Amino acid sequence: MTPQSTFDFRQSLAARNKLAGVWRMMTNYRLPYILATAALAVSAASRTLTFLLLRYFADVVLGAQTFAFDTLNRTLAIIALGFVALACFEGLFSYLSGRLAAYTAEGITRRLRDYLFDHIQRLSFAYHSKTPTGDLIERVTSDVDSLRRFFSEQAIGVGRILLIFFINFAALLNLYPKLAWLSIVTIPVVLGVSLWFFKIVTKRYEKYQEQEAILSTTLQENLTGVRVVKAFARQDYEMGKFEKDNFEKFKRGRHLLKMHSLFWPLSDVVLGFQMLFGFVYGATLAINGDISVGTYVAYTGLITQLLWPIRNLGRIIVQASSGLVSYSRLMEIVKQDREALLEGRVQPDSPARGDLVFDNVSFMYTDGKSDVLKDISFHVRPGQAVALLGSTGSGKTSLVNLLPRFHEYTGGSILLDGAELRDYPREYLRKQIGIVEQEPFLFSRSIRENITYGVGRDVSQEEIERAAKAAAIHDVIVTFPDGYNTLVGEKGVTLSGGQKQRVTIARTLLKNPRILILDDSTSSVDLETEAEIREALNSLMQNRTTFIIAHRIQSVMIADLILVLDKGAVVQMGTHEELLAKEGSMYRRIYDIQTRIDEELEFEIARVN
Ligand code: TTP
Ligand code: MG
Repeated sequence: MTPQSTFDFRQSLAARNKLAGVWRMMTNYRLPYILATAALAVSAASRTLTFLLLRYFADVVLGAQTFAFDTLNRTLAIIALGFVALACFEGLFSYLSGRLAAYTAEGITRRLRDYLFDHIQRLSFAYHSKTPTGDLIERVTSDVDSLRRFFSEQAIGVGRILLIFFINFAALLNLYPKLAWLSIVTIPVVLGVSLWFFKIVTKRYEKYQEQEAILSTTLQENLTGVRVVKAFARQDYEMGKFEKDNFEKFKRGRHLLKMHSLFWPLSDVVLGFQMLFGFVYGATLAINGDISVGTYVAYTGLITQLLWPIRNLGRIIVQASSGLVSYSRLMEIVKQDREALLEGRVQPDSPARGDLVFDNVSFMYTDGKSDVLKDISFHVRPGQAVALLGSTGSGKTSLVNLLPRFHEYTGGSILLDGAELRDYPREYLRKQIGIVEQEPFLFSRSIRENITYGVGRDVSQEEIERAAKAAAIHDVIVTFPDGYNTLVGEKGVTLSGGQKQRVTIARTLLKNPRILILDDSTSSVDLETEAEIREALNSLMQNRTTFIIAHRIQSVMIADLILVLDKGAVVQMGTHEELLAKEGSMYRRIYDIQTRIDEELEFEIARVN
């Protein structure tokens, strides 16, 4: 990892206020920021000097009649050169400042994006299940961008404006102090109004961003679920929903911009009066002979230079509100605690044996109301297979998800090789456990990359093929023109549900875990393929503790221990033979139904033939 992404943005959380937090974010970038501001100051000072040169020109050259002809020529040439040099200086330093500002702003936001990406993927399952994806995407893209504008425009702008103001004010004070003080009497009013606007705009911008997040969630869900939308012909309904959200965004945007557009005329009127007043007052001073014509000329230039930054300061204060709102929205992500991966009281240095004891385990989801698992007790020895059977929603997935500590059990105890499961580092557990998820997920990458995803090393083609064969997917892959290099998803082939499932099985088998969990992994494949996978798995299940979740008795009967779950509780437990022996039990009923269906099927097939 580059030092870039190792910067810890949590430092900003401890800051006293938002501005202090933003300042902390600028660590390592403060020098270029200060240089950028200083370059602007030089640029502004060049402009100020131009006006002072103008004054000299008006008073000394135009005002004096006694110049000899070639002295005059020489003086004019020097003054002209002076103007050109100052203009070049102004341009050069403004360019330098722009470059430094871009470096600062892009650098900080690049670092922030890297950090957020990494941070978000390390947050808990509980956080992800309650946070809409669209909302997170919105924050990492739009809010980061608004913060970038804050750094490149507003943060630099404030420094620049203050410098320009003070340089010009000093020049004015030097010219005629009374005039200088009179030129800024309305400035407190403008600043007061700006702050008032700032408060209002902040609130409105927050509302606006919230709505934008809702809109991107709607869009993202619509795209993910485009098949459902089409299948149910609900395009009009979805369009209506989007229109409604979009209209709300439009209203909030209008509400926000109204404030922005009101600010301009208001501050312009006040500053216009200020300028007019200065011009008139300066003119009377000049007419009365209190100041020279040159001073008056320079004064008119300087006062525009002085009031322009004030006008902009107001604007920047108002615009900065967006950046600061985005800052807070990003800090809401940053302040979430990461899942600790390495911490744990037990730090094993060898692979797990796979001895698991569940003792009165109960579990409730963090946002749940009642226990999803109740008083579960059983014991699996290393290398044994446990099968979970039960109706949908009975808690099978929830039970196996406790093992890699995706969620924490809320009661009882789970012992892995004699030590409490929650004392193991999560990373260790996840390396020991291979899980074939109920809903297969593949990345939009090649099949090879998908299969080798879980192994952090180079894998030979032979190994990959062995895993693919065991998952009964090798023969399918070789029919694709690009074989294992075929891209999956948007840019390549779309795999069927069963094919996807088998690729995820191959991915897990290649990882060669000590504990293997197959969550309904053969639900999308036909009976024949299922039998094929089962056979391959039989040899692979040896020497590892395996959890099988399946609906078909054939898949679970080979297990050393079968748990029948109902509403989160174990209602039956034993081997196939033991469970079958119990007349009228749930297991027996499922068995009877399935064998009857199979027999009828065979009978029908025989009849047709
Ligand atoms: P699961 O453990 O997902 O049920 P299951 O795996 O046995 O069902 P299936 O055969 O259909 O795969 O869910 C058990 C209960 O927990 C269910 O009532 C829904 C609830 N639940 C949550 O509250 N939050 C969650 O994140 C999940 C996954 C489930
Ligand atoms: Mg499930």
